[in-house]
Amino acid sequence: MDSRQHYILQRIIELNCFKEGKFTLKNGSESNYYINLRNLIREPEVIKVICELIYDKINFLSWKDFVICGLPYAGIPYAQGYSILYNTPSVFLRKEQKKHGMNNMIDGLEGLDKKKVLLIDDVITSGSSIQESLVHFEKEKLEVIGTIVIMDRRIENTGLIENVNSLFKLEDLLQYNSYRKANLLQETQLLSSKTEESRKSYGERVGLSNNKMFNFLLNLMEEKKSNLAVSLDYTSLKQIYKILSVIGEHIVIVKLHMDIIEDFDMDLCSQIVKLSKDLKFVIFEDRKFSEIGSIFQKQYQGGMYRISEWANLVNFHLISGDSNIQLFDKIYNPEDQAGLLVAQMSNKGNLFSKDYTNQVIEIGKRFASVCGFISQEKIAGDGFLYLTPGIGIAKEGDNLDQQYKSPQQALIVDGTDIIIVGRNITQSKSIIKSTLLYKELGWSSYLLSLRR
Ligand code: 5FU
Repeated sequence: MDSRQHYILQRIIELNCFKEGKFTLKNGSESNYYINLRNLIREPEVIKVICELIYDKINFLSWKDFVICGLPYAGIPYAQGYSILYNTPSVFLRKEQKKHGMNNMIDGLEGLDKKKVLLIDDVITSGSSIQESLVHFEKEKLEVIGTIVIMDRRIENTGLIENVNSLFKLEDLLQYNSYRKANLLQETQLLSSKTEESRKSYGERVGLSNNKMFNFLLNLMEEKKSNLAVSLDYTSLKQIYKILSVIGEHIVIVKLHMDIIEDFDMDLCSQIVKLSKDLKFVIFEDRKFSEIGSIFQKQYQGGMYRISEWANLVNFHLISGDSNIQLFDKIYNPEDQAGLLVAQMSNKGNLFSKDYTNQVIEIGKRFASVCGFISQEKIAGDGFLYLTPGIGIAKEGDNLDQQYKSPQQALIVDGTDIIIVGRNITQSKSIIKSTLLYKELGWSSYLLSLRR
């Protein structure tokens, strides 16, 4: 979702066009939400931005050579705005037939050389308004090539009406609303309570460590304008591949748990490696090694997973001391591999203490292969990366021990660098949309944190 889309969703809520409660809709069905976009037309800027989004949609659909027509009444301001902004002829559909003159339902047709019409409406609930209008265009031998609506709130797409495209779906609005509710107040409070200490940008930290992965990730974040790591905790590698080919361009890290995979296949793993190079993201195996040295080496290089052959990042619990990371330091490939130390965890009841975290930091400082920590806050200097799991905006946790915090909390207040989002993306209705949402939240929070 880009900033213009965010802006429109924000204005829909701020101009009271969206209400929660018990409502009966035009088609008689009950709903927990009420959407009436009429207030939007009070704001010329909103109309302009909506017209821009309609323009992008039309270009995407490659629709050409049409006249534009707003469905009465709510679609009219947008159709007229579009007509003026993009120099497109328009016609005018009446709500009721003219009682005198030519008795026409559609004005503006005389001498019109175009045969195609594109309809604009504000909200589609069942599609009845669009359907009812079609007869008038048919009568005038105009072909309706499609309709663009601002908000599609259909429960199901019955397929009765063809070519309806929307700028937003109800779920976009609901998702945005829950994000706002959970975070807006918090964000304001956080910003007013923050300290005077300034945060260095990712770019400014390049070179603060000799670890190549550290520098690579900082540059990558700047380049992709993303500090999002996605935890794809699926049991199918095929599914992981499929999803990565869609979201890979928006993330900087994919985090995996290879030992929960049921269809493991080294070839597929190699294809994911190829994808990671094409779409520029890093593969992180969240194996949390914590064995005696000799077993660690077998777990890392051997077994059926041969983690060292495809993982760029692996992590360590130091409960068994520093022997695993010592060994890793000798066998990793500094060109494109690095280690992360688990210094804090997100779940309830974990046994991490301040003292333990400090010892992890001290060990981290001694090994060139360590590029950062898995932590809930910035726990050491700018020469390490801080990756934070347990990120979500809608819920406080799962039904087990996980605890979520918002990207704002992690990046603005707790000063971490990379948010790791799992089920809040993988179990959402649209993986791509929630990836984009978390990417946007992560990046905007990071930018806000720089303003300290
Ligand atoms: F080190 C940690 C931690 O402290 N908390 C975590 O949740 C790792 N994780 C991992 O992040 C965990 O193993 C999951 O793979 C992921 C979180 O998934 P969620 O779906 O966002 O709860």
